[in-house]
Amino acid sequence: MPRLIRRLPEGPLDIIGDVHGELEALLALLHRLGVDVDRRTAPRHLVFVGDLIDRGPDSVAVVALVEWLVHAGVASVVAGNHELNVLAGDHKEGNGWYWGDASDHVQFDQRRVPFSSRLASATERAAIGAFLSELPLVLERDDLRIVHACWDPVAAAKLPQEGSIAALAAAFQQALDAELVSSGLRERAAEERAAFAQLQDQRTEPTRHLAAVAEEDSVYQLRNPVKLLTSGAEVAVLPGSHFFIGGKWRFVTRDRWWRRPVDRPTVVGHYWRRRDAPIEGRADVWDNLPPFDWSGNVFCIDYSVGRRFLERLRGRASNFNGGLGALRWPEREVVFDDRPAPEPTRA
Ligand SMILES: [Mn+2]
Repeated sequence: MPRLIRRLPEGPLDIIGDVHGELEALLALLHRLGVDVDRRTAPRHLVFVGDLIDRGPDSVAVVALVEWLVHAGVASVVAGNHELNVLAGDHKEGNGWYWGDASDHVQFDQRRVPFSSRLASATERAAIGAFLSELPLVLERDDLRIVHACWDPVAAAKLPQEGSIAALAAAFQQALDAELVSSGLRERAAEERAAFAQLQDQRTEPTRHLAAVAEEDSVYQLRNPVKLLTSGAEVAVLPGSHFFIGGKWRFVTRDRWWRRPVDRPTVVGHYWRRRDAPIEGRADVWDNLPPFDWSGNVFCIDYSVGRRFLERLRGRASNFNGGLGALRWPEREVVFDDRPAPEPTRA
């Protein structure tokens, strides 16, 4: 059984953001970092922050390449929510490649557009699943920590030393299910949902805050340590501030955990950061934090290369907005797959 919190190797590191199946971007970035893929040598240890897979053109090859580097001892990986999804058997938009499902598609401009991702064969699926199921949730050493979405010491303390993340997430969820039933919250949330049966319809906005729905959604994230570390906390919105996204009305929003004190520099992915100036007036979980700033002790290295599949649908073939970045440690600068010079970051 894999250890869930492992020691980061000492020495300088290149910490690579969410790859999301973007093989070409990964090869270009590794080249810029001086990695010799064929010989499996790297000038500095590589760390992947998770979400290697989904949506992009070739998750199969990305995992194979990363596994090759991990087995050579030049790379480490933590699991992201996308890895957890496939390990848990969850079929989600963008992960049909794993299941060999060619009908996986995205709704784009009123059209149904299939993902053009390479599909895994049954053999590849088994190999990928075996590799991903060995991943830890956290890597740390005295001066640095890497986790996919959120650091929470209380949640981390609830983790066993070893375990498979999918089985653990399911066990925590089962315990929460039982608790929600016995506390009556499950029933109250069901009543609220029944009173507003059209939560999936944007045109029928609920006329009040659904407190039990909010609390139930929040409990599943906040109190499941595996979910919390891989996809972050969700907290109830203020009454009246519910919003419609991803096909339903929501009463919880992402918790900006990085605003609270964090004991050491912590690098995460997950949060679709923008590379260029934030767009004024558009909701941004980073609250318009400049693109290369730290938020206290926290730095997000996900510069949204995972958006490239959308950019391609809009007809773009180069000069993408989203990029694949690597945070060089201890230099604290970001190298991109498609930019010649590194960007300094700001504390
Ligand atoms: Mn993620």
